[in-house]
Amino acid sequence: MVSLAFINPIDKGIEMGEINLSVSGMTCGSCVKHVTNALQRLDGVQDVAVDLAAGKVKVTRATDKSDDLIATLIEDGYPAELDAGGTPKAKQGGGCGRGCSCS
Ligand SMILES: [Cu+2]
Repeated sequence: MVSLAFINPIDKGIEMGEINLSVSGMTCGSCVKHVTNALQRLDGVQDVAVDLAAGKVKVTRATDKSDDLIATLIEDGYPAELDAGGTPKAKQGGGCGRGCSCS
């Protein structure tokens, strides 16, 4: 187990990390809401910014750990991977991820 040493990382001036993900299966506002909520529940996540059109998610987090973010999204039916930058390659179209409540 990793013990988190920080209490309030912002007050301590610790820089938040930004993690950029490519996420497939986000096709509507419900998907965005689900993805945002799912990621915000994870440790140290301060902010989640979803770009639905581009299939990108930017997570602001106290660590640069990303495997649990990706695992959570995949579990919910949104295939995700680290976005290395450059051309978006997330596929659009097809149905919503399983976490979506729009249907
Ligand atoms: Cu949806």
